[in-house]
Amino acid sequence: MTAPAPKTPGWLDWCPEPSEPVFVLPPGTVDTHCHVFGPQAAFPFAPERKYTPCDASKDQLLALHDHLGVSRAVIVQATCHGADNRAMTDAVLASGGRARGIATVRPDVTDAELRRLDAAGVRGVRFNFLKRLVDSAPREDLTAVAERITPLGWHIVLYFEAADLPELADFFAALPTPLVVDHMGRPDVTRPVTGPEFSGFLRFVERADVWVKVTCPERLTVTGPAARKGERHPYADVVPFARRAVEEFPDRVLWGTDWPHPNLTGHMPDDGLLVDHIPRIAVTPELRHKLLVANPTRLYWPDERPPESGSRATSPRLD
Ligand code: 0GY
Repeated sequence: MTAPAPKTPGWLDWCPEPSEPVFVLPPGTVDTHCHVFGPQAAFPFAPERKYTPCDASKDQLLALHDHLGVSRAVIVQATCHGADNRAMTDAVLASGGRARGIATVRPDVTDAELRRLDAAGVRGVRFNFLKRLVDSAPREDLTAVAERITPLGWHIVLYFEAADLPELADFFAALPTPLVVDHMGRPDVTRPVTGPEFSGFLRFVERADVWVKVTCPERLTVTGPAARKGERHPYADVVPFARRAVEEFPDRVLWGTDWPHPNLTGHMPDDGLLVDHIPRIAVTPELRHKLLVANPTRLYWPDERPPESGSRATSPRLD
């Protein structure tokens, strides 16, 4: 048996004992952005990967979701597995309908493989534009993939840096499926929330059939996890960005943990505190129900009616 590949130097492992969140997630809450890594012994990482993480198995993901009160999940193919979707589909299949998947496929993927992924619970593909994570794919290849998946009713998840949006926006807007943007398009949160960069991103959201994941305060923050003087909460610098997206597009925002938080260098978040971040960015029970339950249910389980809003109207406010 080959020895497991060593982790990338400086790799931070996920938090083994997250705190109990104070905010109670409403029934039907969907974590729309999480990953599984390996386990390496069963699902080796891809040779072309740019990082080697710790293992983060489907059982560990399920245990986290049970601890946090998350009902369902969307497991996004991580770049360390390349276009080998076996670890992700194994987790989705094992969930018994509690999870959906987002795959990475190449343009030469067969119809049989696409049908197999669809039957497993995959509902989209991810196009990644971060050079530190992937070698860039030619646009013709991405267009070809987009055309292949359209008949399945899938969507495209986009991961890009805010600075790259002006150059990519026309290409994105011409894609034939709904679009889901990871981590609010990764704004530079040292810039004004009403400034041209984030306003330009929201104009892009308005122009096309775009959903926004208001995820990753721990990744976008510059001030870090320590609460600012006089405040109780971490990630204060990211709050205005997420809050603006939630309030301007209440029917198109999605929440997720990003567990197991690949490639963080400064700190590893306590996932319980990430749940406690939610009432700060979605400040009414109605906004929270849309963000956590109604929107992701509409996108990933469209044949279902989401549970009614209101059961969590008494959840404690944390701000
Ligand atoms: C994320 C963020 C990152 C990594 C990946 O697929 C991945 O490897 O998405 C990152 O390093 O910013 O969404 O998990």
